[in-house]
Amino acid sequence: MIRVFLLVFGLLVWASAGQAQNLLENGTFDADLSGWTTFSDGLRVLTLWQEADAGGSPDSGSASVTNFDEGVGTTQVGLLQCAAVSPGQSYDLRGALQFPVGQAATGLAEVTVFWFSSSTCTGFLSDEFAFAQGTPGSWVDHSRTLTAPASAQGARINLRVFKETGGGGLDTHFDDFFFGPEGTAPPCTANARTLCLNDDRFKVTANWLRTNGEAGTGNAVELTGDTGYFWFFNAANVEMIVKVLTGCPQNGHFWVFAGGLTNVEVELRVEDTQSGIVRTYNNPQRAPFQPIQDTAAFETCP
Ligand SMILES: [Ca+2]
Repeated sequence: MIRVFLLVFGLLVWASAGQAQNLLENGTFDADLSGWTTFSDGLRVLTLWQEADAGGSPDSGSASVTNFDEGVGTTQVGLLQCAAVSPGQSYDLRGALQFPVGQAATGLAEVTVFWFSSSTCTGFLSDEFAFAQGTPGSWVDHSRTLTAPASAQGARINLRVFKETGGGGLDTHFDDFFFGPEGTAPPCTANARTLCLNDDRFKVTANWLRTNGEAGTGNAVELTGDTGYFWFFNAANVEMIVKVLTGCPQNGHFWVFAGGLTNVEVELRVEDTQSGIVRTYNNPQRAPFQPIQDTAAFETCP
């Protein structure tokens, strides 16, 4: 009986310590828009789940919000979700936004938090801009720390489209949303293009460019907690292996080692999510990838 109790207790401790407390349901939009509600304020909007995932994962997708209204300026439509909060507590809000290229209309993919006096998001108190993306291109990660007002019990996260000029529908994309008490966000989230190495502290990605101009992001495969590899063109064809080691007892640094089996142009990016410091390593076009043994990569111990 005691053994069972200890086992259950141990699992509870493990679960609370090991999982980030995302207060949002379905922030990664894995299969649909469940958990999110479309709001239109009487305007024309289309919200859709799409297969394109911010991290390139074949097992997840993202949200597409299109503003079809002819009006400009304050026109705001999108998706929302309510979460219960504690008064005065600080919260981390993270998300990835994409503003697709080639659209006639201009504007912003925008995230705003509305604070309420009830946990079900009634009794409006105030609203607060979090972050936005208006430059067309690839996915961009954003983050912001917000503090709930002294009387707030609920927060409504609004993913919306702000239309600056007309010219037809304005499409914006949202993915990887996290909202939780400050400091509980996962430091690095592994996906099909991202390795999280050394206790998930270091975020590693690789971009490649061919002589014909074809470019892409390396597909990531984790091998051990400290080591992973990337393939570019074919899953059976490994291009680069990389590891991040703790060299703190030896020389007070984290070490980055990498070996390439390639001669295409590569930019290897390693981010220490704890300090925010980024190191990049570049292999020139048509050059055999030289071994990287950077034992002074990050002077950020422990
Ligand atoms: Ca996703």
